[in-house]
Amino acid sequence: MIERSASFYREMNNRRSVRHFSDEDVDIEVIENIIRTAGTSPSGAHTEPWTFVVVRDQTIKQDVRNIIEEEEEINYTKRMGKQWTKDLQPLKTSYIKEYLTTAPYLLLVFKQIYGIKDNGKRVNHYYNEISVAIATGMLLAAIQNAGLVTLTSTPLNCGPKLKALLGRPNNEKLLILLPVGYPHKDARVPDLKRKSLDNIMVLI
Ligand code: IYR
Repeated sequence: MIERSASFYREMNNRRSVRHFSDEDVDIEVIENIIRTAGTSPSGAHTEPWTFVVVRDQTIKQDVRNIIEEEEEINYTKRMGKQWTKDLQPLKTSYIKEYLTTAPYLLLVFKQIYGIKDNGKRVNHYYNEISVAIATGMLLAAIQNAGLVTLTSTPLNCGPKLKALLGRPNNEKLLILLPVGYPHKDARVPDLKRKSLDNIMVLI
């Protein structure tokens, strides 16, 4: 048990957010298994309040990129403010999002703020945001386990336009967008350090 837990930690500790993707394709079966894994997450009253939209169509990926870059340009120059853009400088991010058209898949994670029964009646989706956030964590672990990379992105102010583009219903809201694929052969990541166990764990 100790060896298994240590080996899973080592695998997960290798995970990094990657912003440079190869355009090499990935078998859809791998993506399906990753999403099946996310679907094993716990949820409030077992309501499973998530929808994972998988985009592999190049034209739609370009549409997603256009929507996001248009908004992100305004975010970076007007909405985010000096401190926020300064805090992001070590990550070398910008409003240009090439990965949105290079990665073979975009996974858009929607939370269902309520459910709809067959008879049209609404179902309460308790704790839907935290449930979908947990499912996204499992999705990240499954992507890492498969040997693929991703980037946890939350495109500010793009939700309504992306939801319309993808034809999602009124009860869904975009939570997170993940490009998924192999890293570009020249991909680089910032030299980040993680907090030590002493800094994140309190034993009482
Ligand atoms: N959403 C923007 C900005 C951004 C915000 C945070 I907080 C990050 O950790 C990284 C980026 C973008 O994707 O560029």
